[in-house]
Amino acid sequence: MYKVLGMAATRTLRVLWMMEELGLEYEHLPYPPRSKEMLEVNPSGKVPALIVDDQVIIDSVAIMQFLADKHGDMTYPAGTIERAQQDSFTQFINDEIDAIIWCAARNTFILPEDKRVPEIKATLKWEFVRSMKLLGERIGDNEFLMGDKMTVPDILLTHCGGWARMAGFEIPDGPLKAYFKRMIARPAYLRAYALRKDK
Ligand SMILES: N[C@@H](CCC(=O)N[C@@H](CS)C(=O)NCC(=O)O)C(=O)O
Repeated sequence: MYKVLGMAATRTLRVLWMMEELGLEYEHLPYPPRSKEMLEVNPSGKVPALIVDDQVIIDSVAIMQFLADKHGDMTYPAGTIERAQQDSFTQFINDEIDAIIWCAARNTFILPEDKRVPEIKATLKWEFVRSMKLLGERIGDNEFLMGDKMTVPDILLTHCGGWARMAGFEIPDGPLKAYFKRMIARPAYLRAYALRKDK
């Protein structure tokens, strides 16, 4: 059985949600970042990690894409044009959204206090709105990023949206607001989100 390591109130939520969407069996081990248990499987101590057949996979996107490929759902097959377009969404969200929120978090509570640059947050909030608008133009009236089919970057984006709101970022008006509302009403998301009580 798969083992998902990491508290649900972190990027681990992405993996838990993917497990629920795919209807897979898994054991959830809600270890905090940098805990002894995480350091045993990942030298950086970061969460999440997946254990499968005694092998460890780290990084939420690598894990989600592995599960999607392995189980043939929530992804287009490798080598197709659709997969390239799907991956281009994944890269954009990692570069232009996750990186922005993560930079704000690092400069708020992750970095040692004397290394933080709190002034950067105003620029990050401006950049975030710009990224959201660009993505809003790409999604238009589509139900999901790739049209009718939900894929890996939908989980990535929706998780970033919730994380951003909690961190005080503004979601600009436009199609993404309705998209986030639809996504977080999904039963699989709600089942995964309920695991946050582990924190
Ligand atoms: N790109 C990685 C980032 C993992 C990551 O930074 N996780 C955070 C929690 S959401 C963490 O463990 N932080 C602890 C630290 O930075 O030391 C992923 O998506 O899994």
